[in-house]
Amino acid sequence: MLSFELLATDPTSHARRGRLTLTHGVVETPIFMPVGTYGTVKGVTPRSLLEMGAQIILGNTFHLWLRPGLEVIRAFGGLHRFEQWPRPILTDSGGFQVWSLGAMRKITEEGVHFASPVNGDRLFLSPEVSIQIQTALDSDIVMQLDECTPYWQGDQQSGHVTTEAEARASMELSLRWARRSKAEFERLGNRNALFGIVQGGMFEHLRQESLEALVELDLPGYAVGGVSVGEPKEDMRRILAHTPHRLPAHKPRYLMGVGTPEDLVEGVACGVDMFDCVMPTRNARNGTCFTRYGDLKIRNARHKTDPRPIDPSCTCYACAGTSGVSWNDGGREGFARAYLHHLDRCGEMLGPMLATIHNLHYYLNLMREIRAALEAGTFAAFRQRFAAERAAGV
Ligand code: PRF
Ligand code: ZN
Repeated sequence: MLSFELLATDPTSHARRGRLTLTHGVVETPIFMPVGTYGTVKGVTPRSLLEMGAQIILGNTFHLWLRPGLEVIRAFGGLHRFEQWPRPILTDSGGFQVWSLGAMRKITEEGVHFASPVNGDRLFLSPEVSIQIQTALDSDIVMQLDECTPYWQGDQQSGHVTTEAEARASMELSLRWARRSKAEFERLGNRNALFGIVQGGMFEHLRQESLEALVELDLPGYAVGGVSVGEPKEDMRRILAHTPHRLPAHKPRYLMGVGTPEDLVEGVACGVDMFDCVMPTRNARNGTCFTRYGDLKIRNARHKTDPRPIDPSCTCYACAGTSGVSWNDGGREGFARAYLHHLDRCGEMLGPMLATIHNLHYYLNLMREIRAALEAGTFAAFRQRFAAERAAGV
């Protein structure tokens, strides 16, 4: 089940404010979706995610298929119950994750043959198998199996940038897999929503062909894949300026695996409604915190005695505590940079946990601010202020 309502549009860009209704609840867009690859957003409880205002999280078909396997998840009636997340879940199809295996896989017309990185078993992932797995997971949003066209063929050292012919062959394979994904989704009587994925590499005309063929399949939503795959920033901006706003206006648009806070604001301006990225969670685990005034590296010795929280203007648990009370001496609640620096030096797990809460809060709050600006008709001013503040420095 899926319905999508447009609540406001921005006259200065392609940005829109929308509301997406899915099987397990409502999602206010534009939205950021925290990544929970193995059925957990690393280091945070579902309760904490709910407190931060997370509306929908990601899971990965590929990882959950390998461990714990479908039988375990089926016994719980799906991923929501197993991971104790009551709100919507989107699962990626596995194409991107299998692709990341490099030499351990072989892609054919039928699907992808690969050796399990867990135990070496020979496995086969096809569009049909991916849809069967995502149906067992009971994901609110199911992604078609696609081939993510890389920017570099082989690695960057190869110096071989994907050619037009290579990008076309890959895009056309993804289209054939989209048709098979849809047929399997319907055969299984899946009542959730299937999204198609636009590919086409760095070529606008291939993106256009991909988009038009997918729109003919009349799917309830569309993603833009194959962006942020090693290309220079100008290429990413060029594809973002080209593709999202050409997708059907009355359907949700999802930009896969992107990006920095700046990418999110620019993505919204280009007409994107949904984002996911490991950046807030992964960067938290190596000590980088995002703030309104730029990024802060907690490992830096200059924080050794700093009593200030990561961002004094932030209302997350790490920066502001929960009760809002002050200490006896009038000092505010919240964890000091000096304390986070200390946790990091000692390898204590609370350090990454607090940084993850802060970073996810920052990303979710950024999207809340974007939604509020779109409702108030002040998105253009928001965009300018956002860029100026981020450049100011922590
Ligand atoms: N396809 C799929 N998942 C993805 C991508 C893609 O192209 C990307 C690219 N940024 C991230 N995740 N299926
Ligand atoms: Zn914070």
